[in-house]
Amino acid sequence: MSGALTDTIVAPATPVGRSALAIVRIDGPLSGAILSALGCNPLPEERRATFVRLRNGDELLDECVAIRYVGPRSFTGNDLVELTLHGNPLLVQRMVSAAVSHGARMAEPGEFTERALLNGKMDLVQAEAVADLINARTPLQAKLSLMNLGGSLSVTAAALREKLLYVISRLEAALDFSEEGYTFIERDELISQLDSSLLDVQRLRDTFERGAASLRGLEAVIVGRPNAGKSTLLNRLVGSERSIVTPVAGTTRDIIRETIELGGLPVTLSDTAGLRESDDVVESIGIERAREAARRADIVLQLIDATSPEEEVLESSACVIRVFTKVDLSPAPAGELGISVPTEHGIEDLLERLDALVRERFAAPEGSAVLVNERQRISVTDAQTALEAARVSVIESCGEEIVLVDLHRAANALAALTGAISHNDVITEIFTKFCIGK
Ligand SMILES: Nc1nc2c(ncn2[C@@H]2O[C@H](COP(=O)(O)OP(=O)(O)OP(=O)(O)O)[C@@H](O)[C@H]2O)c(=O)[nH]1
Ligand SMILES: [Mg+2]
Repeated sequence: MSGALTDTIVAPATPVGRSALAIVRIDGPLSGAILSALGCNPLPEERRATFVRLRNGDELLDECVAIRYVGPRSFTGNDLVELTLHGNPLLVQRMVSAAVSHGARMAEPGEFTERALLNGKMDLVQAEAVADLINARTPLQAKLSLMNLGGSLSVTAAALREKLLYVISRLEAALDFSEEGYTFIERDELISQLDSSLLDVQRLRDTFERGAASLRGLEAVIVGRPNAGKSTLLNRLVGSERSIVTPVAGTTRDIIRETIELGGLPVTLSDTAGLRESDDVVESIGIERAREAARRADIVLQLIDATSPEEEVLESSACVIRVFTKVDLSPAPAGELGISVPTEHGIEDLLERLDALVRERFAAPEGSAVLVNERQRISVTDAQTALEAARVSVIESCGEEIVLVDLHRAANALAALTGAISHNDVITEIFTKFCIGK
């Protein structure tokens, strides 16, 4: 990725396919000149949607609506043109080629957002939130990404950093005037300030598991003995005959995956081979895959046939929900959750249990700052480690210089979170995950 802001880039901003409309974006110093070269003369007023017939030489490209943004008042902060075309990939392709023939180059993935970042229109957390928002599959995921796009996490990180910088400035003053014997911050106050900052940082750090799980979605694996009713339950939960159901024990071998929404998150359900000792090579592989899926899952639905209750021992750190099946034929033991797919008995209960589990254990809280990816977690963990070191130095009565080194480290880690201090490779890594045109 170039990172240069001086050239002009072009890309479709909407997916390839037929639709009512499609958008082509041109960003950079030549964007206005390209619009003009395509026959839009005079150029439209800034930020005013204007109907234009664009041509490349004699060839009519399309009838479209052009909006011209003049930097810095644009998404990227540069001069930017957005063309709304008819939604046909051929028209889009011709428009992009025409822009290239007039001096633009094809944009790299995420390059428009990267420009917005480099021009200070947004910070790193917000840029990440743009990608997360585009990838959101449930309303809750979209809400979470919109919060971060709106600056919820950035503002929290900045406030934490401000608090540290205040302590740093007082310690530095103490250092500058140490000869005069002034005290700018008492030891007890310093410790209580550090404790308070540590608590804030830990709280933020603790949002990571839920934040990451919420964006990633969850894995729920259905396991149990052959014929326990696993495939029947999967089909009921996804609402279609996804898995083969027969009275033959050992019907399912491959893992069958289907995603549904539970507790506001996308949850991928896996139907697996029934667990038993088997001499059949194919079935054995299926059983090993089932055990492996259960080991990696967030949630395990362990199905037990109520007509012949046998339970397999499972190796999994997941949340396990035990469900007795076929309760139309034989009742579940007292206090256990029982279901019957033909009569619908217990299905609502099971869905409610799953919904509650996802909300209580995995879903990020709405309305507060949440860490959602590994990069963010590392920054906050670095800040936490540095603050802990600073606290130890104060307790051990080390000099201000020593304490200051760690406090600066903590403040820098918080700055890195929003990208106020960042390395090019971090930025490149983030934008390669974007789609072209964003
Ligand atoms: N009466 C009754 N029969 C059920 C119920 N659930 C499943 N069955 C029957 O039990 C048999 C096995 O069901 P499956 O869903 O294929 O069981 P499975 O656990 O996927 O079995 P494998 O793939 O062989 O491991 C089928 O004949 C189903 O119709 C239920 O709730 N009540
Ligand atoms: Mg099955």
